[in-house]
Amino acid sequence: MVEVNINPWGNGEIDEDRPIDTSDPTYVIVHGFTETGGNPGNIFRKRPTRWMSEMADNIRNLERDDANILLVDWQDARTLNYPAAAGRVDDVGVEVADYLLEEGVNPATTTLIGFSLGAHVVGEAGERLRESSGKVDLLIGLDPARSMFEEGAPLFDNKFTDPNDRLDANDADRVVALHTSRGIGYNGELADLDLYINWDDRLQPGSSGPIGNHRYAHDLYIDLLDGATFLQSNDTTLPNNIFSLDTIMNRDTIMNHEITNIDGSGLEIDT
Ligand SMILES: [Ca+2]
Ligand SMILES: [Ca+2]
Ligand SMILES: [Ca+2]
Repeated sequence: MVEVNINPWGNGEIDEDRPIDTSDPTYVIVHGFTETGGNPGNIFRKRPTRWMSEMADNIRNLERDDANILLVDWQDARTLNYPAAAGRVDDVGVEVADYLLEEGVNPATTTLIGFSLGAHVVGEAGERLRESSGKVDLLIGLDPARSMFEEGAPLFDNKFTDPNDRLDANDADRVVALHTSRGIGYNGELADLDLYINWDDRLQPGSSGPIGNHRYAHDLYIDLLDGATFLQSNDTTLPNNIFSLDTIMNRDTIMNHEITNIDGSGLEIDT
């Protein structure tokens, strides 16, 4: 049983009564394994996981009132059975896409954002929309989950490695992946733009282990939405060696970059 709740974000909180304005751009945020998007009917937790509300707030600040921001809550992620959750990615993505279709949302003005397993959920949603009303404009995969989705991953049967079963560059007009962990996150290139963040560092800033490295993806994107810029080492091809939200949004950025700061010790905010 796939239970998916999709809630509009208002100002600082879920606002279930906020109508979708199909003339505004739409942002959809999808959580990963063991997380929740928050829902009054959610039996586990009524509030979204912290990073989702922070990200929604930052998008609201950028777009003011002129955006639909939707938090997806999929309860099948709320388990310790990873293969069971991974096996639901397809169905949840279809439910998200069908919701957007029913609401009359235009894929060409839609951004899908997913973390970990949620990155594959939005990939599946993008596939469904492509097959029906058209390609999604932008898809952001935040350290897309590796296990079961990438050849060579240990532990489980890698049965979702086909691009039609996972996030890939064809799931939206522009697909950007932020890779922040080796092992938990997908290691290979799977997007139009794959950004490898501090790839040679053992730990991401503020992280004490693999899960912290994985979670750095959503925290970094929250900072980028907040206007953070990161000075890069001189051998990058980014304009002025600056990594910012523009790097992701600028369609001329087509190279796959490894993003590290000058001394290789992790991204540091340079504002
Ligand atoms: Ca599929
Ligand atoms: Ca796909
Ligand atoms: Ca593409």
